[in-house]
Amino acid sequence: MRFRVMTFGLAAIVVLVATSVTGATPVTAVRGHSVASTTAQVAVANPLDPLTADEILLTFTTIKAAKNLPPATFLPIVKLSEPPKGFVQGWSPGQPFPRKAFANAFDRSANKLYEAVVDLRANTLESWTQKMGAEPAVFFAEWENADKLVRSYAPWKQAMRDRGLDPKDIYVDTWAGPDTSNAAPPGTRILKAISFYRGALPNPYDRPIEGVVVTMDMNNLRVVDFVDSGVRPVDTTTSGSSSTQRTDLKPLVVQQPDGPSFVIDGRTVSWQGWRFRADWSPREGLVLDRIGYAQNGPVRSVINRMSLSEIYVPYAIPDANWSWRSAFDIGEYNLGEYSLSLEQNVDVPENAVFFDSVAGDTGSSGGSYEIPNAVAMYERDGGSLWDRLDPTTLERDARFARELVVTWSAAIGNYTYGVEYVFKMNGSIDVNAKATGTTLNQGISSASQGNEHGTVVTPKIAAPGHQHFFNFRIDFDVDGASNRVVEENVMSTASPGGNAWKVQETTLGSEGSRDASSATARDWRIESATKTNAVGEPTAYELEGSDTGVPYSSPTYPPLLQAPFAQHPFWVTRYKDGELYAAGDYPFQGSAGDGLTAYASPSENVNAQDLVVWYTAAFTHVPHVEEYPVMTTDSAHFHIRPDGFFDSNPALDAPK
Ligand SMILES: [Cu+2]
Repeated sequence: MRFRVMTFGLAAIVVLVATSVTGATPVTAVRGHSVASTTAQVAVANPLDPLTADEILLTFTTIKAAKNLPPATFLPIVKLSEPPKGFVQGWSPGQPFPRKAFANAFDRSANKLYEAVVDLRANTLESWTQKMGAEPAVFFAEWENADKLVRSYAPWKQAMRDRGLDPKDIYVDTWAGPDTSNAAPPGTRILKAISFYRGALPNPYDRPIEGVVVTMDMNNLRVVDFVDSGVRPVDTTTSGSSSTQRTDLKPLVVQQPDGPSFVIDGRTVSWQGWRFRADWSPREGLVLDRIGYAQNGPVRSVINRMSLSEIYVPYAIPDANWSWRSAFDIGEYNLGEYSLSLEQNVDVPENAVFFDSVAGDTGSSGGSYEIPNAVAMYERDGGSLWDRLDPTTLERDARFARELVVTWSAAIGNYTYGVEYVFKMNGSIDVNAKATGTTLNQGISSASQGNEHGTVVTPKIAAPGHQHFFNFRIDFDVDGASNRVVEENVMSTASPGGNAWKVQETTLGSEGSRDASSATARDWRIESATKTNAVGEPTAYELEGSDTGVPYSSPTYPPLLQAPFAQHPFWVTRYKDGELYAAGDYPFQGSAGDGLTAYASPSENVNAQDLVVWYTAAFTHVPHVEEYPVMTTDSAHFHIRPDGFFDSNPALDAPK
């Protein structure tokens, strides 16, 4: 959730910026990354290559040349307009391909959002479409605008002084709407601000200032509502910094004297039969494209595209100052724009290799900023792969596993989110959605207050309960695009010995959702409708859920209505170009009917069609004292496993 303008001059995570499309002031620095002002040529060799700095610049200049944009028009996102799936699948290296950019252009004072598509080959604005009633994600300039608005607002300054605090010592944290105050006309673009004590200490999220919420009209840059629900104690001394570090850890050295076992060509990776592209988007961050597996033959497709499509984080506290706090971190903030530069021996081991990224500055003077090491990849030990003991000779035959990890993370407000895709020698992929950082803390007057909907972590601070729902969009193409989904439920059956059970299989007939069922060990098999294996069954991969959850808010809680993927964890839809986001393209003040709710229709057949599976991994976060002041990285998992895709264990030939 929310980012922040840094007012304290710390090094890393900073947004300093930004000007309008028509403004003159150049962007200086974004989050500590240098802004690319040169025109270094980066070769684009594949239709799915992310935009280069040059292409981002060309997008800006083409839009500016084609449209007489009013002052204060911003470009909240610039990204590759991905070619249609059919084109990419028919394309081979060396052939020509289109190159187009997609951008949001937001005329702030008029509250008008446009979608632009720029043809980067022809340098022309190919389309320009107003999106009525839609709001773009929060863009960099707004962090600074909101911060200034709050700091200049006398009632907020008074509220800080009422708590014995100097307004200069406060960190202002900004969130995407909504306007729960109804103080602004319907449709107004609303940001809300909450406050934390910074003083001379690091990590202001450790020290919440409870009860004060500022609601801002960002079209007119004015405060429209202010709440001070009463003074509660503010912890001004707790510091999340670690003053000492243990010294008894000896070096653990990872060495690959002959180099890694993978081969990288552009962004295409080959490893142990696996083939895929490690792409990146300023919205979703890491995107894996064209995942396939080759075993003694051509590459067989498994998944065409996989990414984290949306995150939904609702909180448990009924207080009106909290009930609106539900974040859609991908769609409300364009999470990819906040990608971290990953570091060896911090995020990943020292044998990691990296892919760099570049993003539009979203301000926009036409600049961009580089994100070195935005995606990391490395091999690691995977423990036992398989092991068997011959009972006649007592000879053991055992093999050690190797895994390939592809990972990415982004810091948004108090949380840092990340995704790890773990490719395995047995043909499976583990998906881990990760969360770390500081819980969104609450100032309390008593322990009973803090424990009612959360956990007291210091005498003055509680960490409220909340949930993290991570929806992944998985465009399965198991041995081609024509697939079906078979739900498997384990059922006991009558038998003389009382032991019998079987797997009941149900082919899903139409678009829609399914719930998890641990009681029936429910999972879903994505089958090829065209290819069978050696035993005559359709080749298939299985999606096996592990960590999921149901929402504990009311079924009518407005943000939940915008999060169909939190209501039901498994969805299947027919593939359609442009259907990419589980809460819709514009969840910021969006509508309940967007995303999967609109994509899925009971009249659309999904049997033997090109399908997309949407799966939600989740964890219900009831904080522990040990998660203050920083929480150990937690994660929600699911597994994608071959289920008859191969004719036997594909790792039978793993080396001794
Ligand atoms: Cu959490």
